[in-house]
Amino acid sequence: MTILDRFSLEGKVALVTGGCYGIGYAIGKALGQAGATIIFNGRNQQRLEKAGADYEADGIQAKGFQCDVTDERAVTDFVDEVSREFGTIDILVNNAGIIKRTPMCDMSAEEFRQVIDIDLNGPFIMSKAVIPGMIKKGHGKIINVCSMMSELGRETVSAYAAAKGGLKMLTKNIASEYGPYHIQCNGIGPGYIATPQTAPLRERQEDGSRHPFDSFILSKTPAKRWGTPEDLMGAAVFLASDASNFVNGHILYVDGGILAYIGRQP
Ligand code: NAP
Ligand code: GCO
Repeated sequence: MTILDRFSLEGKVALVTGGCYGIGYAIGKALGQAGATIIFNGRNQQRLEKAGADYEADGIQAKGFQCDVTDERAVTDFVDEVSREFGTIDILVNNAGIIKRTPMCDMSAEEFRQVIDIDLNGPFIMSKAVIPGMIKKGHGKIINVCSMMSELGRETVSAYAAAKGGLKMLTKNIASEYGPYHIQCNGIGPGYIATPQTAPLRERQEDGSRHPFDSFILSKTPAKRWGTPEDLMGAAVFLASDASNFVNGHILYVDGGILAYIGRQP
């Protein structure tokens, strides 16, 4: 097996949650370009149809399913249908996620629960649904899309940071519990990436100046730029492929160095 063979995903079935746009779409495209058949899901039928056309235009074999990752019954039916139509899922990318930016004491318990439900319970539900098939097949890869907020907090993102911190530990626990079945579970920790989720943090001000948060992130990132979803493609293929068969329970940060950097002296 050559080193490039180790990165090949030919013949694999990859399920990317939230793969209609943003980071999920980029990861789906990367795994598809490496040879995998891409299954993706979301909550909105129009976005699923547009994404299907986008994948096809990019030459990727992909099929979208309308499924909410928090609905355990729907997820079980979804995974069963995929397994019947495409075979056992080899790779699961738990990408689907939301954020609510609200000061903690202004946030309702229901809003907090919604973020935890999608960002943490969703990956649990999805992983629980696909692991039995991976065990039967004798191998599997699970990639959880964590965050810088798996390590750090900031104002207004308490629910999100709690969920992403929990997702880091869920990653380590799946790695621990299912490693003996040749299943590797790792995380990708993106830094600040230019997607619809972060668009509010990058909007130009009325006078045309940068959003203060935009300037702040550029000052805190050694790479001096926001990441793009494409910056995550290599890490996704690595963690989805045989090249990472002895990597387990690791969070691979793709963040331009922001976690390494204390910031310039005033
Ligand atoms: P995004 O642009 O808001 O996309 C989120 C995706 O998740 C959409 O496809 C959305 O599709 C899907 N989704 C949301 N809730 C869902 C649910 N209940 N069931 C199924 N699908 C659901 O976000 P993004 O920036 O690409 O982020 C993707 C992941 O990376 C998230 O987990 C996010 O926390 C994480 N992340 C983002 C950044 C960043 O800077 N952008 C950095 C670190 C980590 P529908 O709305 O159509 O269902
Ligand atoms: C925020 C951002 C971040 C990014 C990402 C950083 O409001 O601080 O949305 O949370 O989404 O998670 O890694």
